Order: sequence, then C-alpha cells, then structure tokens
Amino acid sequence: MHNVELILPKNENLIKEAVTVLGGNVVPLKIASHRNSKVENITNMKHKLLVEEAVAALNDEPVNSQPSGAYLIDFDTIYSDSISGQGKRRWYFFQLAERKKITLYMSPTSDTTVDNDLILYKLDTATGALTELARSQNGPATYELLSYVGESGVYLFCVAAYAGDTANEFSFMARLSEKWDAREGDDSIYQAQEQFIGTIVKHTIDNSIDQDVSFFKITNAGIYSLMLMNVPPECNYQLQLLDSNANLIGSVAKNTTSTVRLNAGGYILRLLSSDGTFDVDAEVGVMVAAVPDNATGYQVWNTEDGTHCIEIICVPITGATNKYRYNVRIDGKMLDYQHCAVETVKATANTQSKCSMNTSLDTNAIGVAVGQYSGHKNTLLLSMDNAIYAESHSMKSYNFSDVSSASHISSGTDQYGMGYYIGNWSCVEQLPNMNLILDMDTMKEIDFRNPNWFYGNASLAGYKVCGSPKSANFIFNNKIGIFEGI
Ligand SMILES: [Ca+2]
Ligand SMILES: [Ca+2]
Repeated sequence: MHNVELILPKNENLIKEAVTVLGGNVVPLKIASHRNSKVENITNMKHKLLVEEAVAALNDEPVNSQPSGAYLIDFDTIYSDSISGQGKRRWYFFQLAERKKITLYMSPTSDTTVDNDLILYKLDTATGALTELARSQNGPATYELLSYVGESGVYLFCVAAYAGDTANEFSFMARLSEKWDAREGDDSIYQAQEQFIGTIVKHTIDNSIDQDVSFFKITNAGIYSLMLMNVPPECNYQLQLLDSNANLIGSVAKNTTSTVRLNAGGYILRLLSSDGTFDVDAEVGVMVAAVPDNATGYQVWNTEDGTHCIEIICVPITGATNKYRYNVRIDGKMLDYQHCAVETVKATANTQSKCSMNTSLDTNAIGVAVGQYSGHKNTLLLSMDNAIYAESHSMKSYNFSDVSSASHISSGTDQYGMGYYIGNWSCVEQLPNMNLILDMDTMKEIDFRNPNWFYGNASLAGYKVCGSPKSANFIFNNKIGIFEGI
C-alpha cells in the first residue's frame, strides 16, 4: 500500500498573513463623532440607543460595552480596541443597503490566557431586539472569523471576552463580498455543513480571508483520500484537515490528492487561500473518498490541469484465488468499464469501414494512463485484459480483383449499364490488451486501439484497401499507472 504523507503547513495562522496582504493600517476607533454622524440615520435605533446609553454610563466600562453604545464602523478598515475581563463585550455596528456576504475577522493579542470570541447579530429596528446570526469561538490567542449572507438592515457584532482578566488589545475588520458560493456563510466551525464521503462539493474563495469550513463523519476506520481540484494556477488554495477539536492534522496542496488513515470520528475541512490570492469566479472541488476495506492496492492522482482525480483500487475477485479486479474511479464516481462500447466509422463514396470495441463482464482493466488524445484535453487510456473487437468493411469497384479477397461478394449494374462488384469483409474476435480511450471532461468513450482504432486490422478481416492508420496520437502525460505491484 502506497500512501502519500499529508504535508503540514508552515504557518497555522494563515489568516493573519492574509490580513497583512490586505495592506490595511490598524485604525484606532474614532469614538463619538464617528458614530453620531451616522447613527442618527437609522430609524428607531436612535431612541433605543439613547435609553441604553444611560445604562452603560452607570459603570466604568466604555460606552460600547453595551449594544446601545455600539460604534459604527466602515468596511475594509482595520480597527483596534481593547477589552478586559471575562464576560465583557465590545459592540460595533454597520448597515447593509442590500443583500451581501458579510465577513468579520478579529485578530487577538498573543497572550494565551486571553480568549475573545466574535458574535454577529441582526437588529430589529422596530423592537430593538437582537437576533444572533453567527459566531466564532476559536481557542485562546487565535483569530476569530465568521461570515454571513445578510439582507439589507442593521447588523451589530461584538467581541466577547470568554477568558482572560488582563486588559488586552485586539484588532478587527468587516468586509463585504459581492459574490459568494452556495455554502456561505461557512467561515467558522459553527457554520460548517457536512461534506458527504464520495461527493464533490464546489466552493469559491470570494475574498482573501474567506475560509470554507465543512465537516465529515467517519464510521469505519480506514484509508481516505482528500482531494482539492480545479484551483486556477494563480490561486494558492489549500485544504486543511482538522480533528474534531480543531487541531490541524495535515493539508492538501492545490490540485492534488492526499491519502490518510483516519479513525472513526468527526473531522473538519477548511479551504482557504494560503497567501491571499483568490479568484471569485473559480469554482474549486473538494472531495473526501473512502478506499474500500478490502483494497489490496490503491493509487490516485490528478490530471495536470487539476480538473480530474483518478483512483485505481485493486480488490480481490470473490471466489477466485489470487485474482484481482482493478476498479477505476474518476472524480469519485466508479467507471463502469465492463459496459463500454465504442465504434469508429469511415466512409468514402465507394467504401465504408466500421470498427468497434465492446467490453464484457469478464473484462478487467490492467493498466491506465492519463494524457491528451486528438483534440481531447483530459483523456484516460485504459488497457483491458480482453474485449470484443469487431470490424466490417465494404467496397464497391468495377474491377473484380479489388474485391476478390472479400468474404462475400455481390454484383450490380450502374445507371450507365456498367457492371460493378461489392465486397464485404468482417470479423468478430475476443482480443487481449485492447485500449479504450475515454474523455474525462465528457465521460464518454471516444476511441480505442490495439488493433488500429480507425481503419481496422487487415490481417484480421483480410481487408487490404483502406489505407494507412489514422494519425491520431495519444500523448502520454507523466501519470501512467501499471497495476501490477502496487
Ligand atoms: Ca467560499
Ligand atoms: Ca466561507
């Protein structure tokens, strides 16, 4: 069994780097003037705020220790503020004119006794009631991140001191995205949706600090493959694997697959940009696939452009000794190569050639290669131990000698009264080592070879007229699997 080791990332706290990439300077909160200039625009909220502000003033805490004293903040601006004492909160607010994706980020002090959380609420401007929408509760001295797709309205959020008795400074930022994927908001573990085993989930990274968090459940310990597909060359995305306590286990580089042995339990997946590069329109694929328990061999790789993942799974054939079936999965789906059929046809005014290949229930794949073939970018060449090969040719000629080798000859007269002959050649054979060529972009069989995949085989059908082989080439990439010995 050959397993690829998961690569541990150099820096766990990648999002801090991402914020640095943003180039924002930390802006201390501007107090009253900044807030009052805009807060009055919000209907109904003002009255509510004035009432609660009086309550806030009763203690020594700053005015934004209560929702009523929340500071209005601008987007894409990094602010700093301070907090001390478990249970204390610092409040901020903003207004959305239309539906947008909201991202909130908080960077803490490095003091490991301090643990601040981040919680987002929507304000009911008629009643003053706050409804919690999302929260981020990472551990001490760790950033907090959450996202939420919000309709127009007024949103409040707070930094909440969960642990730590000393005054500590934190910085934070809110930003909006114009486009986002269907699973947003999913930036914190509390918002994660399930990733089902064997299913590709599509994500986009819609800003430099977007994280797409999901979880999966393992009921049987075993080998699992984690795939990150379709990441554009200019984007450095990474798929991280965490245990159920959010400890990093390993990561998968873009457009690669890693295999790992996992015990039963819950796991967390976190997709992010490791250097802040992103493309909001690039849909990437994330998949977790299980390697069957009875597999005696397993190989996996991705196409060079990162759009497909090919797995070869060797399993014993039931009831047979030392005989194995080589199953092929493409993008998590089992390829039914025992029911493949492909036919090539070539016709001219006087000739017609048909060649076909059909696999059967006892056909077994014995080798595979990934490459390009005759205008098809991502093709799989599958070697079969046996398949049914058939070819038939017909030719019309005025010279009997052209068709004399045919297995069946008929004759006729054309419109000018000239006699002609039609020769037919055909054969059907079970052949070893036939190669099927499959287009993985369309998942369709496109051709075959061994024997020649377009004109047929003169020695089989006895046909001699149809010329030289078609000049189609299978260009082998660097991914070639020979199944024996894995
Ligand atoms: Ca996303
Ligand atoms: Ca996200």
